[in-house]
Amino acid sequence: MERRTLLGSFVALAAMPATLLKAQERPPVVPLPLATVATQPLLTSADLRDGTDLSGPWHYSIDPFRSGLAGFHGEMPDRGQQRYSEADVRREMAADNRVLYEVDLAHSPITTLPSSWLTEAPELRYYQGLMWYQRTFPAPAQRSGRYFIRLGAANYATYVYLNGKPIGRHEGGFTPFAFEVTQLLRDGDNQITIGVDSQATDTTVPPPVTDWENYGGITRPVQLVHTAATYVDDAWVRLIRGNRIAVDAKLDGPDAANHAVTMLIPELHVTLTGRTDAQGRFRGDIAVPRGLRRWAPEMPKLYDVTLTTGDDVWRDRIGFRTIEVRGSDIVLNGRPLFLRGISLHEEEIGTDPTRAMTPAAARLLLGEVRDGLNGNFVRLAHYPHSEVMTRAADELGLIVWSEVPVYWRVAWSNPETLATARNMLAENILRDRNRASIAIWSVANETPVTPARNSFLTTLVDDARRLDDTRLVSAALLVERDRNSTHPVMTMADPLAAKLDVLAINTYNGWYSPDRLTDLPSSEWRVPADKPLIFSEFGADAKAGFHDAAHMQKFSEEYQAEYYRQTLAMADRIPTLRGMSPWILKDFRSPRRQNPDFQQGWNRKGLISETGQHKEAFGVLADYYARRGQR
Ligand code: GCB
Repeated sequence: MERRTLLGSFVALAAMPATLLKAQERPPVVPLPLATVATQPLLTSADLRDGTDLSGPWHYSIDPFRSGLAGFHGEMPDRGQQRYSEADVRREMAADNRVLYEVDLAHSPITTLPSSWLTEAPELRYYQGLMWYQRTFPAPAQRSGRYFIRLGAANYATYVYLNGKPIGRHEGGFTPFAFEVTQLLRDGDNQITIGVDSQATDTTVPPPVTDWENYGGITRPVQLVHTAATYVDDAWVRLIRGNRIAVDAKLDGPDAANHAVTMLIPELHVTLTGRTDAQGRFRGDIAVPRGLRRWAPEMPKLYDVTLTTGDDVWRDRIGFRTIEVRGSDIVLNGRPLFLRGISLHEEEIGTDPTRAMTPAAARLLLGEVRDGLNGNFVRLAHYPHSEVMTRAADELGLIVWSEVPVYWRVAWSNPETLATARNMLAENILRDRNRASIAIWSVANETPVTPARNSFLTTLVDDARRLDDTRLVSAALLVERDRNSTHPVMTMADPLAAKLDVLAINTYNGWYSPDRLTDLPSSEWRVPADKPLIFSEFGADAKAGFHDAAHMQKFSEEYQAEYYRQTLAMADRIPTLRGMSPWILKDFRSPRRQNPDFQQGWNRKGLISETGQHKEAFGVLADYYARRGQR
């Protein structure tokens, strides 16, 4: 099937020389094609398609020297090291004493996917490297149409094999990818083997140094997706200027060109029909019907939408709303609003999170934001979160900031790193363009201003706008501090600001700086006056249950609560401030946080502990948002 025509705007990626798209520093000897938005099926909204969920028990086996990818002279691994071979190891070795296997996935221990291996066994807690997974599954007895193996996410570099044959690889730990397997499936049992390498390098995105747990593994579902022979590979349905609902779709398959397509929104009595062009693309729009209820936090209305073409039916549940910037206002459905938010990592509540975000886990976290904090906004930091989370945000009415892990210090001058980041951003946007909750695409977090970085991020900003002209673009920036002033004077001097719709600043005065908390409200913020500003982060650690009312030592609940009071008083004095997502809802795992009294491997800036216990500052922010919500 022709897969390269998918995105007019992304032909540039497809056209890049293969060397620029290479997945990692140690390319596999077995030639595995790299899946990118230009080469792979997109299967937009695949989580709602027919298929078989391959979650559940899988065998696993570590491979710290990557022997399953290459021999010790860099040659093709021999049969005894090929994790994906279909050998019956025990039988072959028992039958012939010249046979040697040093792996046997089919008899290796069993884990439950999706999950990270970090929580599987104590000896795996700090394992970063290659892990192999394997299981068998029965192919549907009566097969028709097309089949795809789709992974919601695997962290970080992934190698996929079916029935002993290589099918493809992918780079990036937080976005979905898929391979067609129609011709490879066979009757009865099929064997799938997946290698996942979590090792970050100086050229990966994110780089090795971050402030969160690098959860290696297959952390989102693996699905065998079924479609008709010609199917809707990508569709984007949204409200556009002029009060119209627009749809862009792309068919794939033998009948993709010049084919009839019908979009239905039954509840609104909308029927839109048309035909695809020679490339299998369909574009149409229709006046907004009377009676459309716009998606908003107070009423997160979603509509069932279908696109039918031949035997294929694409479905989604979609909300309709507009988001724009007017001067320094953020405007939702024509009305300015204040974003009452909080930041979140993709980590479920509990003592031993494994980054398996079930719908229940997502609702528990988002419920704390909406009902606990009186919030309307969530920053899904620092990478694209599970589609389970963005769907839950759609349903619960939370406005979302979505971002890619271009964090701190990536290899700005490396073209492969840029290609990786561009592909990640594209995979993220193409997965989630139908989510009404998402209002802001963020391209980076706390990155140092240099010419190479400015050019890297400008490319990402331009990509985001080309892929989606209905949302706002931002990045979490740093500010410069005037060292000579007696009170905090903060100036935004980042040239990227000019490229963004929303300015966003992370600030930790009073936590990482020696400022007295009482000095915070008098801080001066010198920021461009013509754009909305949000505080994308501020925060202080507190260990739940540690109290020190008298001295307010750092890590006490009292210090964190007072830090919030003073920082919120500071925020109230910034004329263009239009929202905030303090750092962070829940304490989260971070290997860089090793204070034995307070942290024990956790970043303690949560307003709730890892088990969900509310700290005093939770109430401070909840009260503030309750007051803000009435204005
Ligand atoms: C930041 C980072 C965030 C950290 C946080 C902290 O500025 O963006 O990833 O976790 O500070 O706790 O220091």
